[in-house]
Amino acid sequence: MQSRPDMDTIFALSSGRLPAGLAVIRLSGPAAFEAVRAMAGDLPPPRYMARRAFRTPTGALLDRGLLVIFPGPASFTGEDCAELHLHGGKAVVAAVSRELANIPGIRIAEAGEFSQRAFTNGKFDLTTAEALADLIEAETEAQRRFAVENASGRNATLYARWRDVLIQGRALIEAELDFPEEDDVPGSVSPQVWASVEDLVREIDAHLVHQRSGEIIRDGFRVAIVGAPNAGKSSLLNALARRDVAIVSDEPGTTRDTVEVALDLEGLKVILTDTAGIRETTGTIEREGIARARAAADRADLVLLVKDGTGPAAPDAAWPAKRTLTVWSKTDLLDDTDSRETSPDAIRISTLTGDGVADLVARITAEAVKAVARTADPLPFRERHVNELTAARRALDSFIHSRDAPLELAAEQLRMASDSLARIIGVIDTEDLLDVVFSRFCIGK
Ligand SMILES: Nc1nc2c(ncn2[C@@H]2O[C@H](COP(=O)(O)OP(=O)(O)OP(=O)(O)O)[C@@H](O)[C@H]2O)c(=O)[nH]1
Ligand SMILES: [Mg+2]
Repeated sequence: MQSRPDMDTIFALSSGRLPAGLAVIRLSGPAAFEAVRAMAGDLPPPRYMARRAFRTPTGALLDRGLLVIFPGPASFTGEDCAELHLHGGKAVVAAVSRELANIPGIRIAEAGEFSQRAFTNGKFDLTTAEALADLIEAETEAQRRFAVENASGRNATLYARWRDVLIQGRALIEAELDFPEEDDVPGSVSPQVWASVEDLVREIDAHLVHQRSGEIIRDGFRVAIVGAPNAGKSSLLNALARRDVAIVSDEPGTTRDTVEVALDLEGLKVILTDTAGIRETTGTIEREGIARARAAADRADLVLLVKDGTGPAAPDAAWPAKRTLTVWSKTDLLDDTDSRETSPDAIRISTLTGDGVADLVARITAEAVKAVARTADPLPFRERHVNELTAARRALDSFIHSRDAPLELAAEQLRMASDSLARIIGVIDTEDLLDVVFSRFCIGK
């Protein structure tokens, strides 16, 4: 993607799946205006929409629609941009695309290429680009709110401020190294630098504490449904999903593999995973299924341990480190005096009558809401950010413990930490990163 980015003019369908009411084809690059002039005649004034007939070079009519131009640098990409608002038919878009691709110097855009150009031209930092991708993919209200906040660049502002602290610290240390005798480098600067780094480490730690919250909002709160074979796990998944997702039968060992369903609970994405019943077995396939069940529970934010209220007590599979709710199943088969009481950590349900299901949904929702930090502060929202922050944190730790080491070594730790922060916002080392970040975008973005 990084070849010839500045020379080419690119275009793509930027609106959704066809057929649709409208289709928007976007162009960006030095030949964008020439191309639309060839197709549509006179250009309208910048940022004003005008009705135009779009034609082939021989004058055949392709479609009538609207044209708007955005001269660079005041455009999304920073280059000359144009948008053709067409009728959203497949053949219309195919015909206009064919004509555009025939113009020399114009080609179809690759995934994320418009955003990559915007980034390259300094329109926004890398975290904002990532947040824009999240905004496009957002399915739930919490995802949308999170992405739109992140797209304001608030994380970049925070990381840039932290980076400034480190750059200043380094400058002071280097001044001391270069001019140890000078009067205007006050005594030893070390205590001052060390104090500011210690403050910064506390801030980074507070930020990293919430890393799982960011992941939960973006990727979903994970709930694993586990228990003995035949306990009623798949029936529970179907009841919660309100459709027949998993096969249910009275044969123990029906579910062999994990089955996932995503729900939207009060705006939060919640991913339920049905798993194979856990028991001693010699079957290789079943053993693999059980290993996957355990892995799903290990990954989960909440474990629903399903126990057959009518059956013999099954040995407990336990995830001591996990938030676990016990779900007594098939309570329609029990009499009212049954001793399997509900408690804050246990609930009785029947998927046959629907008893207790709404209550369970409410409890899952409450757990998901609780897991998401109620903070207005920015949260890290990509594994990439967390990894760089952790690396920065490590370097700062070494710095703090290097009071007795030569100042050059201490300054080097500060440099490593500030480089990590710089990589998050995309100020340095972007070569390898760009393809990773932007190739996940859709075409036309
Ligand atoms: N009466 C009654 N039967 C139920 C209920 N839930 C499940 N069952 C029955 O219990 C049997 C097992 O249900 P499944 O949902 O397949 O159980 P499972 O835990 O997924 O079983 P495996 O996948 O084999 O581990 C089926 O015959 C279901 O119809 C319930 O609430 N009431
Ligand atoms: Mg099952």
